[in-house]
Amino acid sequence: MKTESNFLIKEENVFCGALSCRGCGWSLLVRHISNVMGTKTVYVVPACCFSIIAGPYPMNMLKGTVVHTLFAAAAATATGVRHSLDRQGKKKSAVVVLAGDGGTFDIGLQSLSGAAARNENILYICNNNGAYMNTGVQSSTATPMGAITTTNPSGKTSNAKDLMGIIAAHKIPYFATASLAFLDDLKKKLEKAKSLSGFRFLMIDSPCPPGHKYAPEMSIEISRLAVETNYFPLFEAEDGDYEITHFPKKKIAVSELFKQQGRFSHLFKTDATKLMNSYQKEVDTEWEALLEKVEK
Ligand SMILES: Cc1ncc(C[n+]2csc(CCOP(=O)(O)OP(=O)(O)O)c2C)c(N)n1
Ligand SMILES: [Mg+2]
Repeated sequence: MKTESNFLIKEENVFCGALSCRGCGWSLLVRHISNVMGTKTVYVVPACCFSIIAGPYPMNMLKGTVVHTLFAAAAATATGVRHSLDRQGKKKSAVVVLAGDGGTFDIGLQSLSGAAARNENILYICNNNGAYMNTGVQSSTATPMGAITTTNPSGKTSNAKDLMGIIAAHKIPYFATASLAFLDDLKKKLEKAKSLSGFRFLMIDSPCPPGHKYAPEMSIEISRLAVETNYFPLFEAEDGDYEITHFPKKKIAVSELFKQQGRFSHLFKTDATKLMNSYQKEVDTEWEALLEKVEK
């Protein structure tokens, strides 16, 4: 099958019948991850939507091994699996964590930090949909300021945590951001991550129609807009050398992205100009900071 982005899939490593919502980023993501990583991969999954989507053994949707683990323990479990495989001489089997933002930014941060600091030979992928979606859209520290969740019914009043900054501070061999709207870029980053050893980290901006409140068919368009507005820039850093992997061709206001999602609709009930200007300033400042990292 050939998609518009020349993302050629020779063989599917997922079975049909995933238990996800329509337009879910998780399902799209694991399809592409598994096609790059191959069937010898061990996936370590803490509590998140994917624990449900993957299905219980033996009705697993992924070709490969899936280890379900505790919310707080994904990177620690993956470390154990890696060392066990190494002792069995199975060095070619990759170990990949598939975790949500709650399991990464919040409850699993200690085991993530420990594994990154030890430079464990694992690939950690965070499917960032910006809230605890599986349990009904509670705020996480990845939830953007202003977004409505069930724990912030009037909109979140604090900023999302800069997890990529925390990851960078661990000086790991490779980390990158990726989007489901840019599949060639995603595939290149997965392949690069697969080819390297040591701790590797990928942050995926993940669409969630029920959590972000929009129609399922808008998932890819909204993901693309997040990149094109510089709200979610695509970059990678190998051995600390930053590179931006997509430069938007024209400037699109971040308010265009916010208008698409019901979780921000309350912001537009009155004149949102001042508020959107402050969001825009924040996005522009972050982009400038990223450009500086590339130029260093
Ligand atoms: C220690 C613990 N607390 C709470 C839960 C309940 N729980 C299961 S999944 C989940 C939400 C996970 O959110 P996130 O990591 O962002 O993944 P998503 O569901 O959004 O994919 C929660 C709170 C749990 N399983 N274990
Ligand atoms: Mg989440």
